[in-house]
Amino acid sequence: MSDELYMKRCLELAEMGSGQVSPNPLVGCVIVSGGKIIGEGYHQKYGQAHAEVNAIRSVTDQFGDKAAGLLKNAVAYVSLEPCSHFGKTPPCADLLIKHQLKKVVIGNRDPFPDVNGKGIEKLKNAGIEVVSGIMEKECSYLNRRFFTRIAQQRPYIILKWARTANGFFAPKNSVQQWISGPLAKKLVHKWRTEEDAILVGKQTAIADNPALSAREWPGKNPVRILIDRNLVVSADSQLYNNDAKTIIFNEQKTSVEENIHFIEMEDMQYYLPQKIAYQLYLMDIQSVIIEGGANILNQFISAGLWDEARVFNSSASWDTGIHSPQLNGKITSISEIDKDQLTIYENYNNQ
Ligand code: AOF
Ligand code: ZN
Repeated sequence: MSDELYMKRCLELAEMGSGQVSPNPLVGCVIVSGGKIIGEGYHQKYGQAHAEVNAIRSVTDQFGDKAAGLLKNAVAYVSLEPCSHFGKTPPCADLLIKHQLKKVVIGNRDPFPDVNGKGIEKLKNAGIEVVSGIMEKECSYLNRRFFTRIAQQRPYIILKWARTANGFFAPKNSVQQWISGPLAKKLVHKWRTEEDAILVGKQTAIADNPALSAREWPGKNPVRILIDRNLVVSADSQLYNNDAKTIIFNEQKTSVEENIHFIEMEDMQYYLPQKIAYQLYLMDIQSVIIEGGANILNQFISAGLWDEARVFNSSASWDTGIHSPQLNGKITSISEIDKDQLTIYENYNNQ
């Protein structure tokens, strides 16, 4: 098999950690000996073993006494540079050196400041052959949330809304009868489990009273974020229930009341998207899905602060009085969901 095929397997494994490892990257690893995969592993959960540790363990579990001999002279494929630092776990580079692997094939270099080339250096200094940059583009795309956070000091930002056939923004109340069929609803809930946070403005919170949870899909609820400068959203709103951690950016107070975290921010009328993005970065929030309203979406679009947009297009025309936000991103996919069309735009430029 070629390097690309083994790396493809690393990507498949890495993806299995989706929604579980943030703010760490998704990483997969396979160990190859005599042209065969003898072990596999991936980073399964934040704070737990790295991909290489799990892959090596799968070899020792499977081959017992023979494992040491097999590992010596084996090739490790790993989608991200093995780490060189003591974080929550010891350095993976040391582990590969200890087991005397012959060669390590890497997808991306790890931009995390504690690593950033030092893992590769360690391996080379120990006499291990290192090849990097295999399927670099695909590996970088898989970890677009991680790379965006480190390179741009902000979360990966996904926008989501629905628009009518005649170009109007469709708020949830009108959408429910026209757009959100059962599949679309499930899909939106799945998306929520995949991101660290979900954000709405006060107009959406008042008009729709959303719970912003992922009830219709197994997985975790994202942190809920509400932008409410003057705290006008009623404390009886669903967003104020304690079902998930909720952050309310406002100009009035900073305090914590059970799961509700009020965070005061000055002059929210200026540079709001930039300020919010930086605050979320400081909170280790690696990705956010912004679900409206049109005003908030337009502000992030004008600031150029978005990486992906998922837009439901209704086949029905009606005038909601609010124009749909306009995008200049490349369309990467169009699919049918229920009776409507889902268009995905991308603006990710980290590669
Ligand atoms: C690897 N293999 O599977 C992952 C790596 O706090 P820790 O110990 O979990 O370390 C987190 C950092 O380690 C993270 O920011 C990234 O640079 C790297 N992640 N490295 O060798 C893995 N998940
Ligand atoms: Zn590691």
